[in-house]
Amino acid sequence: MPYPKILTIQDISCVGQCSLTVALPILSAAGLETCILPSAVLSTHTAGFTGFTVRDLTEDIPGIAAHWRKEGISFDAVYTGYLGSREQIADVKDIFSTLLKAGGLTIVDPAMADNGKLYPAFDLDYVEAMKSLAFSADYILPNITEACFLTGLEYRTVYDEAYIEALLDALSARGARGIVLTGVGYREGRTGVVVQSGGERRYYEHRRIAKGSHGTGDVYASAFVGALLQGFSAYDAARIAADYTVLCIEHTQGDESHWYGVKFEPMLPQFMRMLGL
Ligand code: PXL
Repeated sequence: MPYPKILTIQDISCVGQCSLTVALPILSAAGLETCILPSAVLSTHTAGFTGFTVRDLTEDIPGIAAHWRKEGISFDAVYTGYLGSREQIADVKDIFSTLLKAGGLTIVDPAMADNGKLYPAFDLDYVEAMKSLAFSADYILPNITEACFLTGLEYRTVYDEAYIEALLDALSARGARGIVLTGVGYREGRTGVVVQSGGERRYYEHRRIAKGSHGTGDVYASAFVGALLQGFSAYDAARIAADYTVLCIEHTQGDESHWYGVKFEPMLPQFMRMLGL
């Protein structure tokens, strides 16, 4: 059984079921040794709570990475999510080039926008910096909004296959290799992901649960990375991640008090079964 060591870099939202509080348990359930580098500590996530506290950890990152280098620590994969600042992106690029084993994988979820808009903490300078990180990665997992910010293409809520192909072409032209474009739906009640890997594009369609849920992008990306590192192809990893995320959303539906995230924990045994663990 492989036992890869992965580093995930994203914020700790202490309450809200997103970023590291989602990635760490999901990657651990996938059987990976999971090391973390918190980009910031927030009292809650920023999507719906007000008055949250933020401590940006940009200053701490170079020292942490230097210590790891001194200890001879390296990783089979580095997976990034929500980052604390534009300055951090340079540090993350440095980590990609100095702390990854030969042949190691980089996976970037350019977590910065949804529904046509940037998250409150980000501006167009951050988008520019994110482009340089995303287009250097082995895999990126943008939603349609993030793909538009990364390429400059117009954001549309009504679209066809030609528009999605144009988005993938534009991402590829800028350097993207593996792409998992999330939230692509062509029919009522259905959504899905388009996976580009090894020069091939394939679509996986699944149920769409009407109400959008916070944190599902992080659940999805973490499950994708877990399955990929367990040896599944990018398409199969994307399919498993989609099936798991749908289960989590269904399990949370109907509980109005749980608006801030999805109840992903009780579904972890099913995720592990999907991975054959
Ligand atoms: O789920 C993405 C995410 C992660 N971290 C923080 C966020 C968000 C989305 O809004 O606010 C702090």
